[in-house]
Amino acid sequence: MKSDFTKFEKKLKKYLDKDRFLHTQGVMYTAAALAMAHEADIEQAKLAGLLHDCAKCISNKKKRKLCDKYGIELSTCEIQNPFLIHAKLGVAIAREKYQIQDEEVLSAIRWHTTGKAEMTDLEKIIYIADYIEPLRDKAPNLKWIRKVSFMDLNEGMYYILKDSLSYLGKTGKPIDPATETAFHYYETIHIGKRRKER
Ligand code: DGI
Ligand code: FE
Ligand code: FE
Repeated sequence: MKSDFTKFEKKLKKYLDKDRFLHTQGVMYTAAALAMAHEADIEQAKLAGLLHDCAKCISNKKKRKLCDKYGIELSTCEIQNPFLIHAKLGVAIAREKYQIQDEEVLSAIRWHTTGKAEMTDLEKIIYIADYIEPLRDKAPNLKWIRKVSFMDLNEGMYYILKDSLSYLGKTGKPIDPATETAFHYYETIHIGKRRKER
């Protein structure tokens, strides 16, 4: 396992630009820490964190070509926003180029950009680590979201999805149906939790 990580890091370095590689390392270690806090599998979290953006630094033209090659179907939203494609394409590349067979790890890569309803702890950990890793500094409320995510993954999901939707709304970008569904799902859990606390 250790040697695999070294091998993967060497390979990723060739396919990612410098900043993306540093971000990837941040996600890997943040995911490991979140896995510790929530009693999840640390190795799976590190592996998914390391590979989550493996398809990020590919041109849009090449991304579409590779999707054809791997038989990946794209939604209207993904065609309009090609940067969403790296989640689905990342799964195919992790499978083919990094020989990852762990479906739980692959699923965490698949859903790391939009989220969805009823995520596994590993999926939530990668989604959250992607947003809070130490090199991220632009999003609002990061201090609070970092703290709350180490206490409650569902609360972390709620606040990140809420801020992401508000950001997407401001920029006028189309919302992926998965992002919308995810928000309503974690908002319902959040409201239930608040009611119980009262
Ligand atoms: O790949 P990263 O930059 O590390 O992070 P990511 O995979 O979460 O992608 C981040 C971008 O994805 C961010 O600008 C918000 C955007 N995003 C998330 N959900 C949606 C979305 N963009 C659109 N258009 N629609 C969505 O539903
Ligand atoms: Fe990503
Ligand atoms: Fe990322």
